[in-house]
Amino acid sequence: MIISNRLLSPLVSAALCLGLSTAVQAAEWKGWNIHKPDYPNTVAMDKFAELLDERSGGKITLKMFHSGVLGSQPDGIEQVRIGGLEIGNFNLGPIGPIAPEANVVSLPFIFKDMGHMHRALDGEAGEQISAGMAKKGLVALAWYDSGARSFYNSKKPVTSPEDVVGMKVRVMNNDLYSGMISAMGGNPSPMAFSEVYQSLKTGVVDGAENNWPSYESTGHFEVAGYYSLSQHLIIPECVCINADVYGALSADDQAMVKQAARESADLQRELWESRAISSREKVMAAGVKFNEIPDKSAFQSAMEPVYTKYLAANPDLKPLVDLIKNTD
Ligand code: GTR
Repeated sequence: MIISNRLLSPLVSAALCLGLSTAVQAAEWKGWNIHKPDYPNTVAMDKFAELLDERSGGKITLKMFHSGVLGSQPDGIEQVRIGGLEIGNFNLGPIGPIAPEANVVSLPFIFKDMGHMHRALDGEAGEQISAGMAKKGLVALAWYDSGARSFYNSKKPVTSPEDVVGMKVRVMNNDLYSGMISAMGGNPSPMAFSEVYQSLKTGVVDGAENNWPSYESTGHFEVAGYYSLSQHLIIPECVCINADVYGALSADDQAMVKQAARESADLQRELWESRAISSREKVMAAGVKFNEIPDKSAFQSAMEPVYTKYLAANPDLKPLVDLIKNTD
């Protein structure tokens, strides 16, 4: 049977319209994550994807790319900002150079402990940090935990800032961290997370700093066997979404997406607590030489130049620093 052109074209356009409208309506997001499959953040981001699919009735799907396969963290952040990717689980450390408000959490020892960090982030300080990030194209949907970062190296226990003198220490890309190592007389080496293992192994750097789960999951403990509990940084992480993508959602969808991210954060925090313990046990069993630093005041005083420089560059952020310091 020959279908006349007159009949065909309305059919084709109807089919095209249907096809197109489904394509426009169904959002297929891509997400960046640096961690390995069993890491708390990875499990939680997969949960986020599952909740999005379920609650949007398949209208929003999120394909997560784990293990840093989509590139370094600074690249991932840039991709989410410009819309090459929609979603990322980012540490606020590498966001700091882009959004000065977010950099406040990278001031060494600004948080007394995890509880203090949670209270600050859940309150007015968190609002100001989120607003600063949103201005730069990143909407923080929820906060993940990342414990406290401490120094580790292949040479000796660190008990005072003097022990860091002359040491080559890997830091994340952020001038505040380079300043922190320089303030102790060490040589900072900003470098991507994926390069640290090899650099420690070959002696390109002597040490680095991170929480128990990252120290363990990366195998850094195999090549840098001294872990010194300085706990100098407590940096939260975000589930971030591209601001335009978020802005284009209906109010109901925005609420649904935020809620799904927050539920994934509840799971992440729960998994984090147990992973921090099991990672510590695992590295200790592997023979890591660990030392506490009961009095951290020498480290805290050494960090004064870091605060001075940050506040000189961002005088308008002094109230935010004070707000965090004064949060009970
Ligand atoms: C981890 C963090 C990663 C990354 C890494 C690093 O604790 O979860 O996002 O920032 O540290 O040191 O680069």
